[in-house]
Amino acid sequence: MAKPQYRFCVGPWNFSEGRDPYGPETRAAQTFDWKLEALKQLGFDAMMFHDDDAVPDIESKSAAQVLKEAKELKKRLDGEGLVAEMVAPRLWFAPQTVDGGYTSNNKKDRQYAIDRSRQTIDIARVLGTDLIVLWLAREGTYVRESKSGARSTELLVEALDAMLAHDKKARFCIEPKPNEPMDHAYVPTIGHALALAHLTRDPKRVGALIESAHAILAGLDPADEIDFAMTFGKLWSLHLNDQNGLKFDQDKPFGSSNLRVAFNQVRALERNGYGKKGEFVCFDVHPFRTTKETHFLKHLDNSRKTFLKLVEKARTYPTKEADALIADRNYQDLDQLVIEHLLGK
Ligand code: GLO
Ligand code: MG
Repeated sequence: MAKPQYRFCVGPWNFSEGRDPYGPETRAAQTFDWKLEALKQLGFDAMMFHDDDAVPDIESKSAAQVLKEAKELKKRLDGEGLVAEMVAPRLWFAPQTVDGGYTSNNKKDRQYAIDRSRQTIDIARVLGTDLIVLWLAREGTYVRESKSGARSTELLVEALDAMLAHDKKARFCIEPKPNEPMDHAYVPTIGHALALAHLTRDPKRVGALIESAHAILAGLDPADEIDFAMTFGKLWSLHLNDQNGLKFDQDKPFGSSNLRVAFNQVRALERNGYGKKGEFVCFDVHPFRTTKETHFLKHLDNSRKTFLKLVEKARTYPTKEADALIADRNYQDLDQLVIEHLLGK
């Protein structure tokens, strides 16, 4: 199998300012123009967008104005030689989404979520991407008795059906996450996402996005999630990052906490040919709160560096030796072989 060449992508939110629940920003906000320039300087190929990253203050603008601004953005991206990887409806900020988007107990608010998602699809079409990412941020509960899991599953399918009907070409990537901001989310893993896809009117157009940190938060190995999704031909986007155990979502640089887990993700991507159909490697990483403005781009550059070094490690993995150890059920030495390969000479 030909080795995939990777193309890289980040979102404007990955240039974050360091705010956390206990303290304010530690870096000044940068403009969209600055971020676009930074992306180019880094040699990244694409940008991912929330609907309101593409069109700021989207709620205060008419549908026609939104599309006009999306067209202007498309021109700018073309001029810079960049592409939009995806567009995602931001369904977790507005007052209408306090109780969730598609699974809110309020019918009007559910309609708001669907309307906003349809508009996102229109923006994506203008930006030249067929990919819509659905991070189901508030589709879950703080109080389990406040919603029915069965009804919520039906509502999610109804929402996906409405989106699938809105555009016959759009593809939808569900980005599972087990918790945060919710106590429990309704779509915590890739298995849930793909099962949900099968209940929709067009399962072929519903796939998944794996984020390393989210899989780790679900107590899973992200490499297994990648293998599972790719066995179904359903991994259409990827948020690589890292996470140190079961705590708040950390979005650390790729490989920062566990190099071996990162290595196995790269191996899984390589063995399944990720990228061969044009899929991008996106880093959903944030600078540490302590990061100075002068080091604003390090987390992105470093994540890509680590990724590419691990691609080298995956491609030079001593397969023959490993296979012999596997045949002999000598997993003890297989373990050491991996450690020594990662440590290098
Ligand atoms: C948060 C998610 C978030 C999404 C983004 C795209 O935990 O990872 O960053 O990836 O909003 O939908
Ligand atoms: Mg993400």
